Amino acid sequence: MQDPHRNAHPQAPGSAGLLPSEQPVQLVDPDGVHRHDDRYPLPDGEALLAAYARLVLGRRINDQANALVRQGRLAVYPSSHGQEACQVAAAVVLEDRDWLFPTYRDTVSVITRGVEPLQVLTLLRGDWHSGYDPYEHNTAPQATPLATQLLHAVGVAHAAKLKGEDTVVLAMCGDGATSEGDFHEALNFAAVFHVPVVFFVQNNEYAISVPLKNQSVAPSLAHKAIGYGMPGERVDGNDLAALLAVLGSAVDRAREGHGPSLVEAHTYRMQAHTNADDATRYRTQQDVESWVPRDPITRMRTYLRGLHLLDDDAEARFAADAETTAAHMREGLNTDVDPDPQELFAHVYTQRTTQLAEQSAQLRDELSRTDG
Ligand SMILES: Cc1ncc(C[n+]2csc(CCOP(=O)(O)OP(=O)(O)O)c2C)c(N)n1
Ligand SMILES: [Mg+2]
Repeated sequence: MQDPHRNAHPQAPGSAGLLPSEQPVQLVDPDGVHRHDDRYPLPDGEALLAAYARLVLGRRINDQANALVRQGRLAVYPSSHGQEACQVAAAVVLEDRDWLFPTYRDTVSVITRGVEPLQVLTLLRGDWHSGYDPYEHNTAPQATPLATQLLHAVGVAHAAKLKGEDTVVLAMCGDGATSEGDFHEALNFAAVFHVPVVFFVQNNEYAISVPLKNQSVAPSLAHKAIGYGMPGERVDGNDLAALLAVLGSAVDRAREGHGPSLVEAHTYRMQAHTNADDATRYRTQQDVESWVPRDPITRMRTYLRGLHLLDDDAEARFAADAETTAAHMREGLNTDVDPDPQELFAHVYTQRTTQLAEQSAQLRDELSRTDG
């Protein structure tokens, strides 16, 4: 007999199929060996090789940005060292017409999406809002307030649905951000309005100094999805192949009109939260080292080498390409800029408020007296 208390919403699914796998999906294990999974076919070799090149580039970008912070050329850099497979997969599974909503930690995703590295780093240098035109690559500005971007993502997906477009929106957040009210509101709205969003949680085990065990007692973060009536899935966040398969399937599902879903990637933040954080205060070197054998780049290299898809020439080419980008970043960020302080007030509102107009006039006055 039909459960009379069942939600009468026409889209309300039964609970079957909403729970994530018992174990995170893994297609290539840390030793570089393929693990068969009936539900998720392994992406083809060419796709893996192309994405691997982006991992190598992503690691180089992380290293270079860290160095530029130490040299005082960048104000701050939240590194995704160790999370490069998540970063690359999130961008690669999308079509150009789709939208990506990244956080402050997702610089490598934004660059993988095609945004010029120097434009991306402009924000972290502190000299211009966002630093890139979101409409050029359908990539929202990197959000620093936790989880706010998830609501914006749902709004864009809802608009696309109303306009009859087949756009998919992929919205990224961290484990800590899943405790925010905005996370709840975004997931609920997305499910009720059945919009084409993939929520992608990078669970890197920490929210600055707060470990996951103090953040949530849900069996996994992916289990939260069922509470909103959408499927959740867990994936090994250091396994590029599994990420491409699981995120790719979530994107296809959204595009085919089956609504939102949530993917949780199990990964680890190998470096401090940012340069302003001393991670030795709350976790041991041993904890960090236990993740070294699970490194996403080493694993994919072993796998591709084993199949003879990757050889010394290709490795050298990928490394040289990454070096070119690193040199470009150094050159650009070692060039001084002379920002106009009045730009602080630009692009805040279409029509400047009285208060902002007053502040702008006050700044102009102060500057004119300093210059004189
Ligand atoms: C609304 C809001 N509250 C607090 C902060 C301060 N804050 C910045 S990053 C961060 C931790 C976020 O952790 P997580 O979501 O796991 O992302 P991760 O940094 O690990 O990628 C906090 C609390 C913020 N930026 N926004
Ligand atoms: Mg985190």
